Amino acid sequence: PIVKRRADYQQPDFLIQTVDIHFELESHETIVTCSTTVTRNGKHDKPLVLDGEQLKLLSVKLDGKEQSDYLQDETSLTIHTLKNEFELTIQNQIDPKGNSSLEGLYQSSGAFCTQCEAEGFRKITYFLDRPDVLAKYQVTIVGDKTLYPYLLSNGNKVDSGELADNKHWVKWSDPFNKPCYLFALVAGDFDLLEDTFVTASNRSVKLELFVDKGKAERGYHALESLKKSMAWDETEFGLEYDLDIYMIVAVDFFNMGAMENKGLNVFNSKFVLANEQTATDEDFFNIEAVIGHEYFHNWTGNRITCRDWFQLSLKEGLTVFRDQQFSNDMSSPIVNRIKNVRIMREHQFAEDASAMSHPIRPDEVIEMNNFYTVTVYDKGAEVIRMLHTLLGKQGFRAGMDLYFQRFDGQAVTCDDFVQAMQDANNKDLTQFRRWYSQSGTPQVTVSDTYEQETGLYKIEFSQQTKPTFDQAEKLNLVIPMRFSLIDQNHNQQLNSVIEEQIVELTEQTQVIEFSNQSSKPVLSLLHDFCAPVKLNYAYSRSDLVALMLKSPDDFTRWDASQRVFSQCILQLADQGEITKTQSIKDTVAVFDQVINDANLDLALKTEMLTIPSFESLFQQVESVDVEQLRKSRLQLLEAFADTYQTQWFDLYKSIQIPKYEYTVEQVKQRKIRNLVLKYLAASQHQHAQSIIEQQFLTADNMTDSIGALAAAQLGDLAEFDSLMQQFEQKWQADPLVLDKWFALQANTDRADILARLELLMGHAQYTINNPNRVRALIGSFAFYNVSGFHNIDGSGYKFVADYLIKLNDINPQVASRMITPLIQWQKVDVKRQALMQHQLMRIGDTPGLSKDLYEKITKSLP
Ligand code: HT7
Ligand code: ZN
Repeated sequence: PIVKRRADYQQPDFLIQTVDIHFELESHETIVTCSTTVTRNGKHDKPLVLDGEQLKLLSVKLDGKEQSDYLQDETSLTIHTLKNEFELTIQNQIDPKGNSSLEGLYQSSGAFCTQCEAEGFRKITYFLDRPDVLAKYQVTIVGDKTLYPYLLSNGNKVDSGELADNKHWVKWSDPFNKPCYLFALVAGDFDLLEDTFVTASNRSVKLELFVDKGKAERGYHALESLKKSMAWDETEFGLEYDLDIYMIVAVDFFNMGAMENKGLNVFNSKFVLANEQTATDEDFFNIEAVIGHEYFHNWTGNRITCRDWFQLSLKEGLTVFRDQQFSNDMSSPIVNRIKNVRIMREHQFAEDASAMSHPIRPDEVIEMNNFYTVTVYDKGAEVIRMLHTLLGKQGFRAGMDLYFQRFDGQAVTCDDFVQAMQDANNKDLTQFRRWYSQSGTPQVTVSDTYEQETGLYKIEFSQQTKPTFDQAEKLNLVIPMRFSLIDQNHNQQLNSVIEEQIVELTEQTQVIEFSNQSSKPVLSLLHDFCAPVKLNYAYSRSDLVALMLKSPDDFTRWDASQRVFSQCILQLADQGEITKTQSIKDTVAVFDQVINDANLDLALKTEMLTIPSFESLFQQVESVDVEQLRKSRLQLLEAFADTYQTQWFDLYKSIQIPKYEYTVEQVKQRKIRNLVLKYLAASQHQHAQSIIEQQFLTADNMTDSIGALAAAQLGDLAEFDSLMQQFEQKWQADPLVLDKWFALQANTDRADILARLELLMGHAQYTINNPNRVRALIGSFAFYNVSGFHNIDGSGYKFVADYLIKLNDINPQVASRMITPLIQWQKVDVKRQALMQHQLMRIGDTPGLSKDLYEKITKSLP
């Protein structure tokens, strides 16, 4: 496989102005006829080289004349011509039904749909499949009237008609220039939900949501979310929708969450379908966020797109930042921020510590699909957030306005974006740009001194980024640090908190001084997780308690609670089998005030009372015995649950929720109730079983049903299996709901887990061809079943490797995402490292190994 380098970027040799593409839809033999107007770009005599994969070429015509002077290989078609302008017509045949990669044109439960990002259009026809070739598209779709009553593509429907043999056709025209990765086609029979949105300038936009037959009533939340997104982008960024119609289609077979094709989004049905019976509060939240994300791409991604795929974070980092801000405005900001930070700490920091470490703008790529990563997306969003912090809300908006003014309709780079921010604010961002080129998680180390006599308080900040697998040399970054001081003497009063400071850390070491301090203040650092860094500061237990109770920043309050838990768990893990009862007691005691604080926001309280996940603890240590860490976490959890048993019980009983509604208040209430239910189960409270059963049987919503199951699972309660059976019975015809059940099965800690997984793979609703099923069962096991996956006999690793070898042939993209836990062997103990590497080698030896897995395996083997 060929390594592509960012530094090698060259403009395309040819440009395409217009595309007139015609589809004759048949499951196994779809005929594609694509006419393009092509112009030579610059003065040269090179031939036209088009990308194409898995295509059966039928004919090539140049200005209407059949050609034979072309060269074809596995991935390209080279056409020799010296013309500077010409019309090229290519006809080819494809096999959508046989396409299990879910890239290009494929079938999902009988309906045709496409996925072209990043390089899927080349599986539809020969083309210049790169994002800097922008063209206007006309699309004609011909298909069976009964099987495919809806024939959809980008833009506006301009014509339609009937044909012989029960066929019909529809013609679409998209007035906006676009790269081919934003092309979409959908054909099928659906239920349709319709609505309208009137824009700020009073244009009426038709909204159409297509879902599987019989599922219409599960589409309303998505439609409402779309209208909220459209209104939000107008008020926050002054951005209006630009076509007369916005369509969303939900499909069951989909590699990722959703796709922002111009005017015709295609969504994984998981991020569309919801009612209170079938979806949890978290599902409702995610649907709103993903609908927002894809909608916001219309400006950040579609109107202004990427020059090349190395610039992916230009659209993804920025759009994730925008969807995070949207979610903040729609729901609880602190819960939302904690969610973002968990992704960074549990997944992005892990990626940076692994052989897949890369900057948010990667330098080298073999398979582009491997770079739709938490680094490009979520760290990318954190980099945008730092710009927002450094420039302020108004300055950031001015930068965005200039960006749209300068680059609308173009394919640009991350540098172009930063330049717009720099010019609009007159601020030199030269050093800041290093965030785009440097990988790794910076560590910010803070130390402080206080002189009683003079009242002088000094803080020293230093930064260091350790070498990563991809990069040895690291430079100093610009790190905005938001913090304040809490006066220990008067910490009951508000005015004892020194107003939040923002310092820009740019040097290796920087010192800041505060005079007239009557005592050593408590440092409240990294407010709102203002930079994607690891913070080292020797917090004492009393500092952490002060922060939990008094920090002016909610994120820092939560972070302090997590540090208290983590310190204890990591200490327990470090000391092997020795039970440190006193340390556990002291840790647990700290939370008394949090539990009893009646004024504390319920959402923040829930988050502060949540024990850190295994994954976040795992990121804080090197070469750890995972089993020991898992047990230590459980030990603390059980002690915490036991100690406050009465309080959990009272808390549970005190919260009565009326009929289900997805409101911020009710979500908070359900969340804390389900958390304390887990603690009741973990502490084997005498009423735990009956409460869980009662909740499961009477729940009017999925959040509480799953809450009951999760509690029974954690407490290893006898009725877990029977409740799971009831759940399966009830939802056996609904695979999307059953995914929750598959996931719970897969992450249950049990000795016979592998036999159980084998059994589940034979379940009537399970199929290796559906990524949602695979992620629910195999993904949950590999990512979250610590005892099963990391079993010291190596059986968990072998199980996953065997599965990936099978999946390699069916869906390389999904296989490649699922290999993540195996390639992150650097953190585990040496014995497990060897076992994991052995399995990676086995996968590496697979005949016909995809580029996707090849890239990750070659990088990660020592
Ligand atoms: N821009 C999209 C990224 C994407 C994708 C989506 C679905 C299937 C395969 C895909 N490959 C890349 C999704 C987004 O970030 O909005
Ligand atoms: Zn996106």
